[in-house]
Amino acid sequence: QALALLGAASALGAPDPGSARGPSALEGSGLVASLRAAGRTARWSATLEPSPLSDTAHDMRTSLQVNGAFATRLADAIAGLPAGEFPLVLGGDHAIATGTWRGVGHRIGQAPGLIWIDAHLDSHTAHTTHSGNIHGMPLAALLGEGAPELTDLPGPCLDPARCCVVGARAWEAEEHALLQRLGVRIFTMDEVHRRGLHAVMGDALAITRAGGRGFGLSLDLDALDPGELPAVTCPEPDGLGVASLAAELRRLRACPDFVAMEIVEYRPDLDPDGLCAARIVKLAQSALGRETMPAPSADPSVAKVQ
Ligand code: DIR
Ligand code: MN
Ligand code: MN
Ligand code: MN
Repeated sequence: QALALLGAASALGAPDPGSARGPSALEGSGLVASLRAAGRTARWSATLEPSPLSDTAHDMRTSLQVNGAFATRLADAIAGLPAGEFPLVLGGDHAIATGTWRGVGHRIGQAPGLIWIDAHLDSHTAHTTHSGNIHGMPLAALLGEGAPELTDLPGPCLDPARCCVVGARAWEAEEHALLQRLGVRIFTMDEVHRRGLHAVMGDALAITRAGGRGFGLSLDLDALDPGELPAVTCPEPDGLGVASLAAELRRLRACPDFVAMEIVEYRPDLDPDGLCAARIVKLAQSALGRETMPAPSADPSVAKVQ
């Protein structure tokens, strides 16, 4: 299956514009060539930019509208990719996920199971948000909760029984209560420490693959430890290690029902030497490299900070 990379150059959901440069920076850091080196056919299909009018300071209603409009374009772009291509969506802030997974659902004719790897829960609505930032809402919106601007999109909403969050360590009470009510499994960082990432990812795969036609991964890079991946919008201490997450992501490449992946919240303006970009490339290679490709023996860029 060929990889279709799709840039979503929107920071409309974030308090800082930096993540809008994520797609072009990752393209420039050789992501396509690295995926080819890992044995995959890959092409950069397009980069969507928000309409120039959307990018000014906003009240909540306008903010919901411009984010919803961008997500709709993204969902349509994903739904329109040639059958048989695997979408790899590069953000942008995490609000783009609102469009990504509806588009993927449209593609496969069913809501995909979804592993949401994130320091946060991203499950506020416009009524419960403390920050006013739309990137704190996409998981709720995908589950059909919240403002119509973010939920009235093409493609099916997610099934909470086939979603889970991994790596959570910073949230507000309202979003936690929403996910509890819907029955979305939350694997906190505490649980990762207690049971190990391998056991947690095993459970996450079981939940999201059960009885479905396909599952995906939404990777918010702030799930990783800021000691290794500081170039994100909202760093939170005590995160996942790059090497240990990469090892677990290698399990995905063996799954024939792995249907799409998204990587969000990279801020190239905080990554002057490109060290974070190199680690992001490694994570993408781990999840998407060909099954027969052996693991790299050592990654000196990661060893440096340990
Ligand atoms: C916070 C932070 N819960 C909010 N969320 C972030 O803004 O609603 N998500 N940073 O990535
Ligand atoms: Mn986050
Ligand atoms: Mn975010
Ligand atoms: Mn997020």
